[in-house]
Amino acid sequence: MMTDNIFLKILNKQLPAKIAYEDDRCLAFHDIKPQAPVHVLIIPRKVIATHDDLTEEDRELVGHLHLVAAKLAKQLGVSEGYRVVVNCRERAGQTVPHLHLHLLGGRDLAWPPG
Ligand code: DGP
Repeated sequence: MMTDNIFLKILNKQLPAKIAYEDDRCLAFHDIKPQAPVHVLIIPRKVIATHDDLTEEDRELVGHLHLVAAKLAKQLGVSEGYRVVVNCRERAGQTVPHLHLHLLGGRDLAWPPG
């Protein structure tokens, strides 16, 4: 799986992004093609290509990413209803091979998703 991708460039500040939050373990930035009024991507600094590549060693990191998502939902005013999505591999719509949580909110979200 390719390791050089657009999210690595954003992590390394080689490409600009509208940053919503960052710390030593992750970076959150607004999606370039938002699918909802709030659409933020939360990515680990650690290179992990897909959800399926997570290992036991990532247990704490995954929890951290979700806590950041909940914190951002509050900060961005969507905690009354939001969705956290991970697309795993191409068949599920993953286009960038660096693990990312989508935080979507600010509108009614239908179920089931497409
Ligand atoms: P996915 O389809 O799950 O792999 O999500 C990738 C998302 O990344 C998609 O919603 C669009 C977004 N995206 C792609 N390129 C860029 C970029 O250069 N900047 C930002 N901010 N978002 C991007």
